[in-house]
Amino acid sequence: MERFRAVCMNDIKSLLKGDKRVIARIVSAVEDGKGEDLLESIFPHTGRSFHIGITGPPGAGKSTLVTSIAKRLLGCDKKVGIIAVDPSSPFSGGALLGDRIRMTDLALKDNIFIRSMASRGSMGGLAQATKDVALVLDAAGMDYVLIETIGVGQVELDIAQVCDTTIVVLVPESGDSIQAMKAGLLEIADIMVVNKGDREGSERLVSELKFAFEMREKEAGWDLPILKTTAIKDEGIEELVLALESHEKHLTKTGKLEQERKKKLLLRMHELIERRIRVHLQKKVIPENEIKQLMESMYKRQLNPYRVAKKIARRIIRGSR
Ligand SMILES: Nc1nc2c(ncn2[C@@H]2O[C@H](COP(=O)(O)OP(=O)(O)O)[C@@H](O)[C@H]2O)c(=O)[nH]1
Ligand SMILES: [Mg+2]
Repeated sequence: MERFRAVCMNDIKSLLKGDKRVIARIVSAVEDGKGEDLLESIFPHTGRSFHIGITGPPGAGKSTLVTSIAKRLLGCDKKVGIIAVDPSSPFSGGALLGDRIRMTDLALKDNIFIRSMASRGSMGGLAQATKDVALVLDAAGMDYVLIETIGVGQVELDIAQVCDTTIVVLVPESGDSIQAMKAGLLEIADIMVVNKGDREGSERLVSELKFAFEMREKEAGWDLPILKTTAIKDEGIEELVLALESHEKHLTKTGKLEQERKKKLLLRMHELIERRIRVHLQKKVIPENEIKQLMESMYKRQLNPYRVAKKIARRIIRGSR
């Protein structure tokens, strides 16, 4: 144990210096849920990087877009971390060959670290691991951490909680804008992107979205940009990066960055409390024979689950004091 700790302390030093091999190792540990001590140690060194979420339906061109944004940021001497969260298809297996080459190419450069995360157990678990990995990349001195998620459910809404800016990517394919509205994606967008600008219908989608947003209550001081890009040709990326910078400035100037980050920290704290309680509950809080009895009694309607839960919760709370 002592030896393990010593190694970790050295690791942390290297991590803070941005050593890519050490980043990879620590990210893997954290991904496997083994890095709580590490996370505690690195926490004081975090809060410096800007987290950007890129979400949207599968195939919208998120990975291509992330690659283009990262290239531009690297060109401005920024350090960039990328986390690709794809529960259905891991990056290495699911992405098309062309994109893989683009990303792999990028991964070899200095000042960039890319990690693709596939589903690990529950979707909730994936979201938790992503937040921890983002923290590691923050400590490793990344100026920007780009987090790509599929916009289909709870996970990306959850991950949006760790992002300062959320980009929602749509493509001019039928029903996309409606799908996005249903999934609540428009609610979380700070910047909207219509990618595949080379495809027919992209202008129309931009107009539709502009119309949809006219109806929405506007956030004071932030006029939501709706941009058109063609990621495969690196078109529209400069405007997108400018919009990202403006949003960052807006958040800083209005004090929203601090306010939101404080809220997110509280949320994170609550999540971690819940997780601990859940783990505790999985251990035998209720003796085996009592469980059987309870089950029978509830089935026979002699007891009800509401009352039982209340009693047991009280017992646990009292017991933990
Ligand atoms: N025509 C066109 N294809 C694109 C564009 N951007 C990405 N693609 C292609 O769309 C497919 C899906 O892209 P990918 O980045 O993997 O999408 P993701 O699932 O959202 O990450 C790939 O074949 C890309 O080459 C674009 O601007 N125009
Ligand atoms: Mg992708």
